[in-house]
Amino acid sequence: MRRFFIFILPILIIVAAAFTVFGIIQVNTEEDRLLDDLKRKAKTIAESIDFSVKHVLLSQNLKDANYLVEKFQARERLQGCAIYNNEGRAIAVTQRFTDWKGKESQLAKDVLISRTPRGQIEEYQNLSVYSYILPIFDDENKPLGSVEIIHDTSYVFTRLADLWRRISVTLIILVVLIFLISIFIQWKIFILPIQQLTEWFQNFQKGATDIKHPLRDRGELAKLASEVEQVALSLKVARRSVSDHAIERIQKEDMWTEEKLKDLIHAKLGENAFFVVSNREPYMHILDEESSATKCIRPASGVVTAIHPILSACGGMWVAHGSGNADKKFVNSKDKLGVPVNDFRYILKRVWLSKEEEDGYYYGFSNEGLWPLCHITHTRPIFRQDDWLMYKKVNQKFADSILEELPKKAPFVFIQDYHFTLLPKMIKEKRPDAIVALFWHIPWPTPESFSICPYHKEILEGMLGCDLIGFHVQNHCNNFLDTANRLLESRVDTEKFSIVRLGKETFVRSFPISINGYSDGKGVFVDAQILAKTKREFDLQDKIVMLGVDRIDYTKGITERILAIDRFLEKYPKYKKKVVFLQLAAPSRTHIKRYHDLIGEIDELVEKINWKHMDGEWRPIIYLKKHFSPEEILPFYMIADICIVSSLHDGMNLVAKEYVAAKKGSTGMLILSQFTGASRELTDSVQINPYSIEDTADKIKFAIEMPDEEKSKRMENMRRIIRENNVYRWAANIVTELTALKKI
Ligand code: ADQ
Repeated sequence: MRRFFIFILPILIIVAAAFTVFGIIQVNTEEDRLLDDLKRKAKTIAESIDFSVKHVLLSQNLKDANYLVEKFQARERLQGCAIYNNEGRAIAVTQRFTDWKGKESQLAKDVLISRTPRGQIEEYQNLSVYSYILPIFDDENKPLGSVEIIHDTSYVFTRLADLWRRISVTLIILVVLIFLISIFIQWKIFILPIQQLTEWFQNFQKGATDIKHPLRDRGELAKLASEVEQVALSLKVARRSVSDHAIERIQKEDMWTEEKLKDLIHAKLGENAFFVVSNREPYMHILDEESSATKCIRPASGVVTAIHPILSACGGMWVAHGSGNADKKFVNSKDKLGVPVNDFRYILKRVWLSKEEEDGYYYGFSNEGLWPLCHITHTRPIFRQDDWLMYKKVNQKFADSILEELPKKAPFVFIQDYHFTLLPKMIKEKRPDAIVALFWHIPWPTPESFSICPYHKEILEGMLGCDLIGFHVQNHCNNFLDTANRLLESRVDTEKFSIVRLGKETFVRSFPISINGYSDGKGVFVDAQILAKTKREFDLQDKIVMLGVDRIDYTKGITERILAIDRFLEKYPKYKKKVVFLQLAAPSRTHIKRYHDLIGEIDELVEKINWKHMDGEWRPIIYLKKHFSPEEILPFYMIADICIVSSLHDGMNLVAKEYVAAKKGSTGMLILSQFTGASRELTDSVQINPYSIEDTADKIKFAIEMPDEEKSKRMENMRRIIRENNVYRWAANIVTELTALKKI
């Protein structure tokens, strides 16, 4: 629209200016014409009565004089008449002009002296009048007096005002017509074809290239559309042959790699596009207010850690909340950008939320309600009606954002986590052909626990819009089936492990999530100098290094871990000055009071324990409270002799797997909470009940004192498990399961 105004405004200004100049000329010409006409008439009238006036003046008959001036008053547009004697005094004046120049006219005197007639425009009682005075002579040519014809000129100005009005109305009509015609032309010549081209591209993107479209008859645009069709055809053919090669390669290799997953996705999904939806985005743009520099970071999130390698492998689109304070600067007009920033493996589409939406949906319902509901850590869930309404609204917002991207051919939509329980149903209602899966990254509680959520029915109904729901471990699947069975009218098929509600079947399966596990054969490489530098920086050269890496969350058992370190040093003081516990902690969800308080609690506890055990320069705990990039975390994993994961409840826990995978070629040991999903797979870890501070303190000693040989053996076993069951296998299992179930 702005461009349209830029185009139309100069035209309108030129037309208006030209018309105004034309109007001024027209009005001036008309004014001259009317005044000339008036002057001519006044002169003719004066000359026509000069004989009568001569007689009146010669006879000095006042009665005749008055008769004459009154007679002329009746004439059309002749407004008045006056007769002057040879001294310039009025002897008779039309009645309505009785006050005319106090019956004595200087002009009449001048006319007699100069002996030539004169006319002029003057004012009379707010009237504009034209007066014409003709000198009258006797037969010897001596001046007798004069006669004056007075015309009201106001009709001239009324006519001119009328003319101006007509010109202005014509100008307005002309401007409106030009405006409307321009809009019409612009719509017909530019907007309509561009709309058709955009619609054609949208359909084309969604796979409908062969529909009859008005563009086909539109010259150059039709050529452009046809060129794009040719490129698409080549791509289709290329993709087909990639699929054939992909199937061959999948059959040959048994280790799951990025390449193999890519092949599988090509082979199984073919042209079905792949969409991921999550709350957390894989890349955030953050403006550092102090330095004014913008950074692009990968947020500390298990979901991001797991899904990023999959989309990097197979491309597609990731739809997520744009939560970075500089995010808006880096998206295109459709809120999208290619990521990783210089690699462009997949598209990130950012969805914007208002502060109220984020408060209600994310902090409120998701993280003060569902998160504590599903984690049995004795933090009371809070369910507020307003939060729930906002949660529903945001789910709908994401649904709309995804639906506008879905191509014609059955797409594959992979939803992440408890933030989007209503999304599957919303998508399926509009696109029943879409294949929808949801992965639940956190535990699923028992039906009794879940039933306390006042909105449990709508949540379950929303989730059952899925074709497939995945959990980390079988126990969570069982809990979910039980929950659906008890809280919803549905049929649970324990043979097929599915739930049927209103004729729609949802399959429930366990898929233990993982990390990439360095399955690409490259392994981990961190320069020895960096490791030495890290050790020097924290004075760890001759120390036994224990490590914790977490988002600051009450489910991660950070407080319990620090208390266990304290107890360990109390029970086994010989380890004082020999061990150091490094805790890397990324603050998260800090707007929630429980999280805010927890940050304070940990700060205080670290200070207290350090004060209690400090000796000279040595402190038992180094607490690094900040967000680290994956590359920054790696050296810490590599130098850690022990990694402690003490979650009170955790869907899987990827830190445990990251540590084991990173320790390739050196000894180390993982102390792992029995309440994590990972503890089912990593059975060679030293397992703890984090609620038992005593037990954890003893297990720390046990892990430290374990012979190196046993450590190596156990770590190698765990590494093999992670390598074999890496995140590519996790994704491949989900895709394979879905395609088998849906027969696509
Ligand atoms: P999270 O609760 O986020 O994930 P987790 O699996 O431990 O937990 O993953 C955390 C990720 O964040 C790891 O990749 C870790 O490296 C990273 N991280 C931790 N501390 C960090 C720090 N200080 N700076 C930067 N990065 C940091 C949820 C569930 C888990 C489940 C995952 C995946 O709660 O149970 O394993 O999803 O499904």
